[in-house]
Order: sequence, then C-alpha cells, then structure tokens
Amino acid sequence: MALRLYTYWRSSAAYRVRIALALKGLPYEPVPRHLLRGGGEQRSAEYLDTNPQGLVPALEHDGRVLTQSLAICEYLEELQPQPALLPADAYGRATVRAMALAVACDIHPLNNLSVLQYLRGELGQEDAGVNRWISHWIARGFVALEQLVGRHSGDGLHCYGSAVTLADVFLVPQVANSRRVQLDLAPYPRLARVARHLESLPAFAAARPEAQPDAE
Ligand SMILES: N[C@@H](CCC(=O)N[C@@H](CS)C(=O)NCC(=O)O)C(=O)O
Repeated sequence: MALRLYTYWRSSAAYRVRIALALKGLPYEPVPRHLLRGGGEQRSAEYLDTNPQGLVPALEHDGRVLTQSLAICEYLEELQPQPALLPADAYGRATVRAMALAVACDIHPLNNLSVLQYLRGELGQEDAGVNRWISHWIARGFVALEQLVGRHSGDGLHCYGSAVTLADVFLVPQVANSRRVQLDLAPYPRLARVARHLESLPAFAAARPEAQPDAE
C-alpha cells in the first residue's frame, strides 16, 4: 500500500492525520508543502490540482487523493481497523466524532492561516489583535471540550473512555496550537492532563511538528 501525505510540519490538521497514521502503524511518504514560502505552496497550480481547496493535509493512496483530515482519518479507520479509533457503539462513535468536530469545525477554522492573513491584511489587525482573536476562539471551544471530557472520559487520560480515539487525535494538535499563542491551560485541567498523557505516547510523539523532516 503506497501512502503519500501532503503535509506541513506546523499544520495541526496534518498533525491529526500523522497521529492516525502512526497509531495505525501505516508507513507513508511525507510530501511537505510550505504554507508560507513564496506566498504558500498550497496555492500553487500544481497543488491545487491535488487539492482544489488549497489546504493540507491531502493523502494519496495508490494514486487516489483524499482531503479533509476527518474524512482521511475515517478512511484510515476502515483501511486498518486496529487499533480502533472509534468506539464499538453508535452513541460512542457519535460522541467521539462530535468532540473531533468541535475542534475541526468550530475552533480550528477560525484560526486557520488564510483567516489570520485576512485579519492582518484586509482588516489591518496587528499581532496583538490577531493573537487575541486566536485565543478567544480556542478558549471558547476548550470551555466546552473541558465539560465534554469531564462527562465522557473513563480514566482522565483520554477524551472518551479509556483508550485513544479520534477525539484525542484532534485534541492534541489543537492544544499544540494553543501553546503557540501562550494560551493558559490552567482553566482546562482535564484537557491539559489528557494532552500530557497522549503526548507521551510514541505515535503522538512521532507525529509532533518538531519531529517532522520539514521542521524549521
Ligand atoms: N478542515 C480542513 C482544514 C485544513 C486546513 O485548514 N489546513 C491548513 C493548515 S492547518 C492550511 O492548509 N492552511 C493553508 C491556508 O489557509 O492557506 C481539514 O481538517 O483538513
């Protein structure tokens, strides 16, 4: 099976897929696309041919391209069911997906590079204003996730139950993003504890931005 991942070391959406690939033990070839160099390699005609959305990640499997990190992670789940990243029951699966989507749909898009570039460029915001924006939307999402983890974690070390799920795969990269803007995690002790545990696991460690071949 030939897997190629279009990635960028600092991309938290690509980080999710790197974690899922590592957890599943699936080897892949990283194909870095620098999001800032030359106006952003993700906007080149060549890359738009791969992913018309001009976003990383994209995963190529035997020549066919998949986009959107959650769709890719679910594809990997079907390709390689073990270890399972979704619970066995429908309620559990819906709950885990809801937590992953809280990150992927309601936190991360507001802090995506092109949104921040628009705030800086067209809306004339300085770094301080942009950082306030980022922190505001992460904090708002983390308040809810903190409650959800309180309800659904089985051991205080995972978002749901007592094993790694896609909720964990999506949380850790968002926590990494929050550190980049020095967001205080003290108000979210459950999230901080879960993230600390997960980051100590080999698959999460291998997928972290600093461990990537294109890390600067
Ligand atoms: N919903 C998408 C988000 C992908 C995304 O926003 N990727 C960012 C990096 S984390 C990106 O490529 N940004 C480039 C840009 O905004 O131009 C997913 O989950 O895959």
